[in-house]
Amino acid sequence: MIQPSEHFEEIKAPFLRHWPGWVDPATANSWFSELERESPWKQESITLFGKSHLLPRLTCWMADPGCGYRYSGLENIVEPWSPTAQLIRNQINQYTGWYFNSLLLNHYRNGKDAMGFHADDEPELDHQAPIASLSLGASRTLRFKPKRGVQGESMSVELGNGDLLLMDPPTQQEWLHGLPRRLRVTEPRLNLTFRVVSR
Ligand SMILES: O=C(O)CCC(=O)C(=O)O
Repeated sequence: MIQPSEHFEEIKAPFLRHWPGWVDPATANSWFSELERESPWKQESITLFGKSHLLPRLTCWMADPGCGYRYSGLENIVEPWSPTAQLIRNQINQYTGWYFNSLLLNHYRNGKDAMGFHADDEPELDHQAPIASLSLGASRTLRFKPKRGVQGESMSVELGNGDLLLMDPPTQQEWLHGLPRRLRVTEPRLNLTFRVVSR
């Protein structure tokens, strides 16, 4: 068992708990290399106005049997847990007291890779559960803005190597989040979002 950092910062809107350096850099670097090697990465595409566009990142879904779901209109191919993803899941489950049964891995190859504003509010997700996000590799900024009709100020969280972020309910119901491009970043980053799919 790693010795995760107990120090976290609480942000009341949009309901975040952030543990900078939740795992030490050596552990974070080793998890990065293992996950990069073990995960069957795919570059998905979406169709807009009849034209297909590659998403600016690589992705991989891992989940317990029966816990796949549609995400951004894409039917995901669910992979079994890789040894490192399973090990990290066990640590995060033990630390948070939740049983996360599904994981989206995002691989941002450099600062040109990004993710647009969205909310992880699909009906298949357990909306009482947080989403646990672990960042490995290059630091990037996660931006939040309130959904239409919700009071609140846009804000950003800088996510560094080994940081854990818990997005507590009702973050996904009230806020959008996205990861903008940062062109001066040349190093890759992995982000793991652990979710609870209702069965
Ligand atoms: O890469 C990140 O930090 C954000 C990932 C994300 O928004 C998601 O998986 O829904």
